[in-house]
Amino acid sequence: MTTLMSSLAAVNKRIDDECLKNVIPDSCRNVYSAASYQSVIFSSGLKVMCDTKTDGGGWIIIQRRINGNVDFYKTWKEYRDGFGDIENGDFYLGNENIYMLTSKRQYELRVDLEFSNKRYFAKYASFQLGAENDGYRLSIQGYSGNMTDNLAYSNNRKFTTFDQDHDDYAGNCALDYTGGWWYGSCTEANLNGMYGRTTYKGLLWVSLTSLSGGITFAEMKIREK
Ligand SMILES: [Ca+2]
Repeated sequence: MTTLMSSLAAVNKRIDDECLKNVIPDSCRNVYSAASYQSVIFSSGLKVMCDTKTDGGGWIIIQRRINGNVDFYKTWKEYRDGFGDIENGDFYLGNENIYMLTSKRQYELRVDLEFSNKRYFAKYASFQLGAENDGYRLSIQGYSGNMTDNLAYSNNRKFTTFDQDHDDYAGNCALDYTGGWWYGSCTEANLNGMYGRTTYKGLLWVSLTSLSGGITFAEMKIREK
């Protein structure tokens, strides 16, 4: 009986510890769940969706395309603040939120894609976005993965939307590619393009898709190092 009581107490303590961890997490690293995805609210008030399974879990999802229900042809302000359906669908966490996270701590980035029923990933040992006054400039380093690094082209570039042009092209790449991205003139990846489109306006990772789109699943996620 004593043994039973003490093991019950131990179990209770474990449950309490888990609950405490889940009350106010500051990182998906501290989020444990039987489900593959778990939404949480950080102490800052930011609501995020965690990927608790892929590659050891602990990932904050910053971008997701799974069904095309959310329009990604959005303004600078919308990309800054974030939009979409964090719980069940397509969303973008927001450049300001991503900047705030990655300016305080060090993060790695992972991109998961599905194309022609095959899964692909790219991983970057370090990832950071600059501040808004620097156009949410992308910094990535240390690629690994099972596809060609098509995000490298966007490294050190500012974000461009149809209403804020920071690209190197005479026109506006966001207008032509119908997304918001770190365009140059213009891009080798377009994961914020139009879901379902089979032209260059679609979801591109050009070594897989050429300029014909066709990515059916995309997630970009970051994990504290
Ligand atoms: Ca331009």
